Amino acid sequence: MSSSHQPIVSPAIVSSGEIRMRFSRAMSEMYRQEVPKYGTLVELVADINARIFEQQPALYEKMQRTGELDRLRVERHGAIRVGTAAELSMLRRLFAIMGMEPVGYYDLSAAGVPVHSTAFRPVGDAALRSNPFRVFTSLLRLDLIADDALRATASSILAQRHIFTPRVLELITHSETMGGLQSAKADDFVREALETFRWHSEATVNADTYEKLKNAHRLIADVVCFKGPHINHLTPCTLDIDSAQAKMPARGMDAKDVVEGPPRRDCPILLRQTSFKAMEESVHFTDRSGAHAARFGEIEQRGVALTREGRLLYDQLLAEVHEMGSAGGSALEYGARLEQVFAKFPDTHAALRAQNLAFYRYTLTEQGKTLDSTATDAEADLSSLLERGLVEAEPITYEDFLPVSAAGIFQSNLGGQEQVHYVSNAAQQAFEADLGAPVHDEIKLYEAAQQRSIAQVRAALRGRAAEVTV
Ligand code: OOG
Ligand code: NI
Repeated sequence: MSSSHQPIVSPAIVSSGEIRMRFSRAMSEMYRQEVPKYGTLVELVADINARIFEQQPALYEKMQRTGELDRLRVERHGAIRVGTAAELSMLRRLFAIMGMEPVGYYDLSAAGVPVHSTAFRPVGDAALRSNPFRVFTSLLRLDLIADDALRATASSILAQRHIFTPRVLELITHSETMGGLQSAKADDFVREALETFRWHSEATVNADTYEKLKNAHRLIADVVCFKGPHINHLTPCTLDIDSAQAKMPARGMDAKDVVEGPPRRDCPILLRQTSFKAMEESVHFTDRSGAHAARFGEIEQRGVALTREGRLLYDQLLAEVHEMGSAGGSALEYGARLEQVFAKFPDTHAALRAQNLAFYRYTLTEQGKTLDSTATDAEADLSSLLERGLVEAEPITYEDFLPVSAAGIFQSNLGGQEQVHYVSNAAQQAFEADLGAPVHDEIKLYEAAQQRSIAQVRAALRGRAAEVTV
């Protein structure tokens, strides 16, 4: 190369995982400023987790070793609701810059909420391990507004707003064409992207329009009447949701009545959640002041991801619990019914695995790593490798959401007096068309993670067998 050609040294592109880390931290700081009770919630969770670690030092040690402890400290999910296909598809591009992809389709119309949703989250093993930041993202379904005039009003209001700053749009395009962002641009991106999720107390409509939309459904007013899709909660993870639930009132939080999801178990499955109710906040309509309730607090505890069979059993049992409740004959409290019915769901990892109800990540034990393995070992079935102590199975954490719980969370924040019932009306294809991409099937992702781990175990054993035979 001639000396007149100076190589162009450009600052390195930062990874999508690093941008996700910066963004989730910035989001957490912004929300703490906006909703001081969120700070209280984070402290409560930290206290409870610290107590658990005091009681179970081995757990602490293990989580530190595996990196789960770092993950637990940063782990959050948030939720937003948007109004148009254009908003949703731009969000897909925005989240892609942080390595977050749409996973799952949730039809909430069945639960009386006129939205359908996906969750943007990382999908790779390493990305999930470092920071599994997720944003549950709902799209308003204008087609479910029965009143023609009101539907037209809503859609014309939505057509006029711009929820992204011009700069973030530039940076999204820049990142897509350049294959990423350099550090300073990544910081710009985080700052500008955050604007989309900020709370605005100025509504874009007059009080009368707000009331009309709210009478159709409170959520419609929440989506349509503001400048942007304010983040409506940000949820930390606890290792003991029952004690979090019990301690919320003492810290000034109005907890909802029951913990959503499965009951307390030895082997936690899926997801359990509780929340404090949405706060009434003062807002300014274009003609006068008023109030709006949108933002709330939530805590969750995650367990093992279930296979299709496991999920089916979970759904059946939950339906049974609800039927018992509506049959009226049962005097049992919800919690007791849940316990009783879920006794049918195996509660040891050995049984969950043997009955193919849950997903596991397989690794070689110390003994497995030092074994002089033979070709037969490499092809042996997993249960015999487990029995021989050569392989261990770690539960794969459920990284997604539960539509029924999600509906419960939505409902608890609607004041409970909502009359609207929509016919269950899944429309995944329409959602994906609006999103501009298909959503991942979450079960396939867990299945693939399990398969990858099995393939690695076999490859390692095969490698040793090859070493031994040469
Ligand atoms: C989303 C509610 C769903 C969860 O944790 O299930 C959710 C919303 O209220 O917008 O975040
Ligand atoms: Ni949530």
